[in-house]
Amino acid sequence: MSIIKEIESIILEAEEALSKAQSEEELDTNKNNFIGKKGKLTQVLKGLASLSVEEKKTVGKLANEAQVKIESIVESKRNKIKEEFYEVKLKSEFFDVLRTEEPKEKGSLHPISQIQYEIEDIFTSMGFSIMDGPEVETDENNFGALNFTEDHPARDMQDTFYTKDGNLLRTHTSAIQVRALRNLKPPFRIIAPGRVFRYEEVDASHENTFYQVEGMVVGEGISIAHLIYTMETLLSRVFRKEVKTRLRPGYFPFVEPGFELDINCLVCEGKGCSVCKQSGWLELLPCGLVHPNVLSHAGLDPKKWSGFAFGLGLDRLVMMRYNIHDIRYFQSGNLRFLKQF
Ligand code: FA5
Repeated sequence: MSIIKEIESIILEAEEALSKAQSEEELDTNKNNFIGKKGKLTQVLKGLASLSVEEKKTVGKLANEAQVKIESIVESKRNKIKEEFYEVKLKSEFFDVLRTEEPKEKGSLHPISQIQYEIEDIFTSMGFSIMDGPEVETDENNFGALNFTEDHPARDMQDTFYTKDGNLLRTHTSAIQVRALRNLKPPFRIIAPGRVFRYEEVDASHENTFYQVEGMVVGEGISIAHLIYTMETLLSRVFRKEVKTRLRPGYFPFVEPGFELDINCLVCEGKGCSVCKQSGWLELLPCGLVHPNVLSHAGLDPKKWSGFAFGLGLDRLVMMRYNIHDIRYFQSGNLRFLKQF
């Protein structure tokens, strides 16, 4: 084969090999194979010495052109490989700095917590402090100090969960009354919201775990008039409208006299439904004047001090406020229910 033909075939071969290169390394290896020190074209040019001057000129020119051509193929291929590399990198590492975050779903306060906080605001605006107490209580705080004697039949009014060590899950927030009387110096006004527990059959208006807000005012000359005023203020502010109430005598060992304050059922407007057990009325706010025995038990002279107390059923109040037909929704964890508040 003449040198010219050889050079032409090297160009063709180089074109094909370089077009197949996938990486810069492959490209450089191929480049060396053709125009490197030991490359094919370089080898061919070594045979130039045996040619005439005229032939040297022609072949030299051709060899130069071949070298330039191969170099330009290498460079354009190198650019292509780089472009492809960055394209892949850009796609896989794409980050849009202007893209805003998808809105995250926000949680909300449970309706019972919402109304609890509202009630706390109402009472703090009337000069009450907020007290807390433990859910596991002593028999003394839940019953004994509240004038329930050991075998008092009224203990059966509240079916109780006992712990193995002889304590109990508080059946009412009235246990916090005892803590207030022991720890605060009268005169004082407190409310104490909290979760209470009873071993009860669950139905539309009864839970075994529910919430109460206890209230207690102790001072000199505290009377039923103070109690009624406070209850009416509370209800008109919570319901933001006139609510029909009735006061019935009610028995609790720790108040004398004791009352049951019922409200006209707002779910059925008093017509009768499953929440009010068809009576049109809902027992919501038992209350009364603090029993002299409770004051004496706490070391206070009942001739000097008097007071009133109440125990609001918070779940039932929330049911009335939002027209909720079944108390079981509150602990159901049902998001469709909870998202409405
Ligand atoms: C008491 O628990 C007394 N400690 C209330 C009290 C306090 C009276 C201070 C006098 C002075 P009673 O057991 O009635 O009382 O419960 C109070 C309120 O809690 C009821 O009116 C009712 O609204 C609510 N309640 C009672 N049992 C349940 C229950 N199983 N599920 C939901 N709410 C209940």
